[in-house]
Amino acid sequence: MGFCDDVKAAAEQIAAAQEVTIISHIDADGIACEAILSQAVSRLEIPVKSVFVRQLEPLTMPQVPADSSLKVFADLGAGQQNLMRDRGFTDKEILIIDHHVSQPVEGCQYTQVNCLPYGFTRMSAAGVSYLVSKELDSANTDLAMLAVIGNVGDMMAREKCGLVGPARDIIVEDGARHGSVEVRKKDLNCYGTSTRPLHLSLAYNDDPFIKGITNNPEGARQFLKRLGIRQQAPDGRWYVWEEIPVEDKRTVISALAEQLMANGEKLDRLLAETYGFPLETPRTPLRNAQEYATVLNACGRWSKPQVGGAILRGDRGQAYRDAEHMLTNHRSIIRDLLQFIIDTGVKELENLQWLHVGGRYPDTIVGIGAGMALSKLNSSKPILIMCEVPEDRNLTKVSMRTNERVVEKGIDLQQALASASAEYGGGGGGHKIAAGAYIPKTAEQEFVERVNRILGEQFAAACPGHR
Ligand SMILES: [Mn+2]
Repeated sequence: MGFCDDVKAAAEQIAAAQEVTIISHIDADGIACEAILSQAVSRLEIPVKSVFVRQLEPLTMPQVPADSSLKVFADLGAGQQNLMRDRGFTDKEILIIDHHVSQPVEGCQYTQVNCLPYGFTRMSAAGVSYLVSKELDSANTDLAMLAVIGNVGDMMAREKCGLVGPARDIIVEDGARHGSVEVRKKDLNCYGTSTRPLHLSLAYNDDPFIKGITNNPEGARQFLKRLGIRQQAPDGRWYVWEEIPVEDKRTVISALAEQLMANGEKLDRLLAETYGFPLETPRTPLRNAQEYATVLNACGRWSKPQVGGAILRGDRGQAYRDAEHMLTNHRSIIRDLLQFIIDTGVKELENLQWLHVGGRYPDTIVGIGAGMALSKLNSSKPILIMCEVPEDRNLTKVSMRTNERVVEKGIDLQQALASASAEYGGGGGGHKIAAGAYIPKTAEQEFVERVNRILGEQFAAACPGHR
């Protein structure tokens, strides 16, 4: 059996269902999964309902209905098959569409389509959902765009500066052929290209870190001025990257390259393949995959994943207005958190820097704040932030972030947090560059020291000379 056979088996199981319930995650990837699968299912005229969960655990399991529908778990489930078994679900009732590490359980053979065991490590669950939907009906290629958003939202394009493998060769290609995805091969590797004034887009970018520009809006503005780039429209509005002429883009990119070289930095992170959405309104966050994913994440983190789903289905009225509010709120709280981190300061250990923010900020945004604070702190050390969990006073949520340079030196935050949290009876996961965990509150101090030691071992293993 290959991956394609698994995709076929999943499609067959859906096509044979009388009724479907989709259980998905509240992040951009999970929201995209739900929108892809529920549209593909309803196009077959099979009744479909959706349930979103923050994570699949004993507490959230009762949200999954015990009816006769086929339960399709998307972007979660592979690692929680024990919960399905404990709930009494039979093999026939369950389909798992995931890209996380699978943990089979005894006595059950749930159908699962998962790209990970086949070595496709850079495809998200929205990608797998799309392949299943395309198998259901080859006319579903309008959904490829949604899969691109889910993949980019799950950072699948980050390490290689673009999507790779089947996510690139099948999904991006389908989207481009359909006309809803525009592939920009050597674009600037920068966030906010559809909505942020040019100089802010450059200043807020820290991958790559460019001296004089990163974290320096005025420096970025002067840099563009020296290049003779027109930054404002006659009415005073600031131009964004996506609308400036292609010659200006070339001028900016080569000047940034010179700046990096002058500082002895590598150029490998300057350019990326990016994905634009030409059918969306110009200068809105729906115009490119990264910013679109932020809109979905904002909806999920403020407990309105259905609003994100409505936008993916084409609602540009009330749902879009609600999402804009959430996005504004999302950004202002993150800015506030960022300032709190900078003002309070972090404690430095040998291999990490850390801070406990208590119960001041929602646990769903602490990781994002940590990532943004990193470039303003010592970015050669991963950052670890702890916060309270509102639903459970005995638990602490841990978020860690680092950057590509540190990952290249052998750091794997997913591995560090998963193994350290397991030692204290908690759990964790994520990616090399960004990971999270839940631990008992009583273990906080010891845990930080344990992670510090694991990171030291990772540095040492990758580079025996490192101390
Ligand atoms: Mn995912």
